[in-house]
Amino acid sequence: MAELNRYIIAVGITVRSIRMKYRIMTESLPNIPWQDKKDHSRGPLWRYDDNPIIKADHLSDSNSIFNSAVVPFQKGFAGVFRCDNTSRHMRIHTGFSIDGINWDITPAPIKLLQEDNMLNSSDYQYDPRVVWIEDRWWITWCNGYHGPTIGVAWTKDFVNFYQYENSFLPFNRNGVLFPRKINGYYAMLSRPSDTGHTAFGDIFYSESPDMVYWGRHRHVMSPSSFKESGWQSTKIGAGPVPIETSEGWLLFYHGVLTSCNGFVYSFGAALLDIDEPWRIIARSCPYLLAPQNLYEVVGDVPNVVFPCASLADKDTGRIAIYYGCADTVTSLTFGYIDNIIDFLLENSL
Ligand code: BMA
Repeated sequence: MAELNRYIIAVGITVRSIRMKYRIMTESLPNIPWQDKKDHSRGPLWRYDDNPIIKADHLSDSNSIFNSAVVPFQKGFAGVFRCDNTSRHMRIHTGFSIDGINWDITPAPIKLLQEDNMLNSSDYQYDPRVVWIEDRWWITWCNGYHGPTIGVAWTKDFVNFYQYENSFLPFNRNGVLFPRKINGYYAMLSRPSDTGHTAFGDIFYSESPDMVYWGRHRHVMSPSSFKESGWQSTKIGAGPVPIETSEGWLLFYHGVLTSCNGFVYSFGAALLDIDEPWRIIARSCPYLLAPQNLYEVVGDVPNVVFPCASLADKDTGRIAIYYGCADTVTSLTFGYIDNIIDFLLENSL
């Protein structure tokens, strides 16, 4: 019997290593939202058939719900959603889902609890990211404090949220935490910017011993030249929380092209060194996803796909990415780790 068990285990390992070339260093997520690839889709990602999964009028007073974050929570999923209301206030709301596709979004915005009244002037909150580190969920978002900067808070239950100091001076956006400490420090990517619709932007890496004081800033990536890769030639910004893989940190990031009709937001991916994530191993020259479907090209801001969250299943290599579309609705796209990393390595800048 023991012999038979050893044989079954050996066969299982072989089958799995044949099926998956690269490993995802996260938990198993057997209930990851998923739809198989249809033959007609091209590239390593394909869209969910019933996109958008969250419509603009999902709440009775929502103008748009987009650029939002989702994580596994209890038996299903929880999220922090960017909801702009019909007064055009930009706020973050919690949401809960059994399947990651059908969402129950809380009508009232998150009330951030603060120890220090100095933090009270939060004029707006947008583009949240959520990550589990050690014993709690951390939320980062673009926080209006004399201009956009990076807000930080934590929760253990998606009910009470405790706000920390902003991690940087204004102006900054796209603050994205890594899912574990690196070399003993919390680690964050961010994108210094300006007060407006910033026409520039590089991604930087920063470290913190305590989630309050951030330093040892390192440059990670600049926009490419137009000649090299047009879709990312104006500015770039980190998207979902990086996924730890056997090949390095897999980072999905958005890139912007300045067209004669304004900005076009697409997204691609990069592999960053595991111990020194400011070092680039590979970076996609072609985009992975660009605004092409109606709900991506028509909306409050046309021609925007903007990823803020991904889910990954280490057993099957499945990845699901949540992205905002045209600053109006939220959608899902899917891919396998092997195809994404192969595409990246074969088409690197
Ligand atoms: C960026 C952010 C995003 C938005 C994008 C396109 O600067 O404000 O929230 O999706 O512009 O408008």
